[in-house]
Amino acid sequence: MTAPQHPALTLADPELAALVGAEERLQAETLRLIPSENYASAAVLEASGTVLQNKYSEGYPGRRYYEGQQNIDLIETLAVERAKALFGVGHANVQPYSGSPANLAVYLAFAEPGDTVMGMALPMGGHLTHGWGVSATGRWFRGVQYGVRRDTGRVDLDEVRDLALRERPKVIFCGGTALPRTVDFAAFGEIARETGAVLVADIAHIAGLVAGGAHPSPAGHVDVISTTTHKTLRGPRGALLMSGEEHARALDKAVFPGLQGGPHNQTTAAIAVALREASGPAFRDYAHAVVANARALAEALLARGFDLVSGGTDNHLILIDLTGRDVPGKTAAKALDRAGIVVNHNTVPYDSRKPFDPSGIRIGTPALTSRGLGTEHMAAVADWIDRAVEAAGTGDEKTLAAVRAEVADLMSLHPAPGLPV
Ligand code: DSN
Repeated sequence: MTAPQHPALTLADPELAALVGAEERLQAETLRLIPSENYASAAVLEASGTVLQNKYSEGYPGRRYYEGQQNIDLIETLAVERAKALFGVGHANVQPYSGSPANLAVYLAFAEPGDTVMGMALPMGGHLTHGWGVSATGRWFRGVQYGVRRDTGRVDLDEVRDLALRERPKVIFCGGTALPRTVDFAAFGEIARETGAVLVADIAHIAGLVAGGAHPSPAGHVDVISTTTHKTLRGPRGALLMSGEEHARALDKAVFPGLQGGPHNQTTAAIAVALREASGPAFRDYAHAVVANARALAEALLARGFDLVSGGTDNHLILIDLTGRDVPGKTAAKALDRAGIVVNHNTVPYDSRKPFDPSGIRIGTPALTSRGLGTEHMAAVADWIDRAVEAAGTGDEKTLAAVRAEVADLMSLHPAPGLPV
């Protein structure tokens, strides 16, 4: 069956249209728990599918290398001003294509090849671009990595300070992709000032929580804020770099012409829409509900005997260590997928297994909260996860099918933003 929502696409390319329709149904019927995924609104999706994508705009508003920018300049300026107002910063660049290019631009602005840079190790919850060895950032720079404590699962800021004093990195990244706890931007700020490093807060995962007042803001504590726009912020696939005026020129030069060509204007427009959505009271409620749901889900999982890294969560994300359940993370993730619950396998700190088949799974509440699920639903979610993980270990496909049907029932009562009803 093709999707009647996409008439032109259905006519021009029915095979592709059918695949889009299948993906729409998958996203509608499943419980999406990947903490970096969400549902963008219909308005965001519309903006990112406009004729703005037909236009080249290398440069910045008022300083372009192509003519015909009458509308594009206004759109980019709108996005910039909305980002500055929402995050309380003096400068915003809305052009990075996504999070990794945004972080690369930061290195280009503040470091030279071979310099020492510091970030959280990937298996501890950091990101590839925070200086991890297989990434260009770990090959072109000397990456020094901090982690979390084995006993608490939390970052030890005394250890970070000692490491920074010893290694004197040019750039320090804080934030990550599998951190269930609040990032202490003020403490990182003190360390960076003491050691003379440029401090970057990578808030890709928590940008929506920061915007909605459900996580402390890094503004005023760090030199640069880097974020994607599509996770908790619920925008299109894009990114922002933000700073005070003093770093504006260095960052802008690094993004263009340093690293990128023409910005994706349709994405810029969709970012502007998402930033407007995120500045309203409904989004504040959403951000707080994401955290309340994650806490309730963590409690319900702990009550079922699950081992959570750091013992719980302060934000949108929960990292489950399945070592005690005797089910590898990948086996569990695949079984959950068959049960209609979409997660990703993930390393846990000090993992004894390999990254491609680690001991953990990573889950989060941004997408389910966008569908209007509340704390009252989290016991059922924990119960489904419990039954599916148990079934993964025993090969009980009947239970997985039963959970899938229960999940689909609840999802049918909670339509997702942006999807056809
Ligand atoms: N891929 C993102 C995530 O899932 O966290 C980080 O880049």
